[in-house]
Amino acid sequence: MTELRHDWQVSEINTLLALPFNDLLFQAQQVHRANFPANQVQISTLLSIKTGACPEDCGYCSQSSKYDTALERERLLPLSEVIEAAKTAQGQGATRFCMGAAWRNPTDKNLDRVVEMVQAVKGLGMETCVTLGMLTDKQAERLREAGLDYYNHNLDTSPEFYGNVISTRTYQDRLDTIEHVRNAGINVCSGGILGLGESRQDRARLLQQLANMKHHPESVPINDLVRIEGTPLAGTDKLDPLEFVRTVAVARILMPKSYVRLSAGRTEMSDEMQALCFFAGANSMFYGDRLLTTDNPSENHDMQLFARLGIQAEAAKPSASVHF
Ligand code: SAM
Ligand code: DTB
Ligand code: SF4
Repeated sequence: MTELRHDWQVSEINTLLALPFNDLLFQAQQVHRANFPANQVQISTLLSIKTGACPEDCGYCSQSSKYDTALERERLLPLSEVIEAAKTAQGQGATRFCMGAAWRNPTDKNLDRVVEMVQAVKGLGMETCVTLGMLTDKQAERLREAGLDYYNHNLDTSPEFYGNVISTRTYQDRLDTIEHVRNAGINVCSGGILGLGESRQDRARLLQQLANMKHHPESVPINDLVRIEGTPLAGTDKLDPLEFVRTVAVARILMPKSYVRLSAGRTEMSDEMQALCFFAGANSMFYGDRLLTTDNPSENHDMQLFARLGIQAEAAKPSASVHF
């Protein structure tokens, strides 16, 4: 059994990140095989249930009201549309349906509507995930009672680099929300974005924050920045793909039992880079031709890639397990 550690020093993480590439990938693959089936990837589909006009100023985001990104704002989707989208995703093989809203935090009225959505999607036999911004402990409790399986709330980057990206919500706010979710007994989905212009040290510090939580997040999304016209980060240099793969490998080593999700940015990744990410221990991804507001590879392309790699989509679990 792999022992889970929660006391990683940043120097140890930097040492892993700097290993010869083959040594790092070999180690990550060994950890992966000790904890997960070698050739299975879990697939989740995203739906934006409320798009745009967000009061936060996240420097990467198409949905912030602070930037002119040519995005049409939309009201909260009606329940029937959400159910239709979930059924389509399920028909295409997704086992988890993730609903995202561009809010700083949900009002209690908003939450009533989301609760209905969670119950309806669960009723189809899918796992549910939502990402709604900051949550109070009471709101997290309500979502748990509705049967929510996962809540996504990312740390995004290191505590040191964070202020370069977001000013309207603090790092501590994010840690507090994650704690409310954890305390309510909902599975935590938390990760970050690479390619924001951060250094390797920042990537090490982000991974350290995640890996030293009392419980590792059950799901760790690693996003590659989607550079959106009109946002402050639109002109950021692309991160070296091999550095991205290295970071995935180190996430796998530090959090051996967590699902590491290859998240935003796959349309700009080659098939070969994605194959390396799976080898490095990524075992979950977003599936379906849309993320929230940007494109994702087509279902057809992804299924062909899985076939070429001998990867199978993980089957639906009978009921979602909560590790608490
Ligand atoms: N508004 C909620 C919040 O931020 O908590 C939920 C939705 S937000 C879009 C979810 C996450 O998506 C962000 O924390 C960020 O990590 C990721 N994300 C958003 N825009 C992105 C982009 N352009 N490229 C990569 N990741 C992005
Ligand atoms: C996460 O870490 N990545 C997803 C999900 N959690 C909600 C969102 C990616 C968004 C990419 C940009 C867009 O489509 O707007
Ligand atoms: Fe709003 Fe979330 Fe986008 Fe930040 S990432 S601007 S909180 S929708």
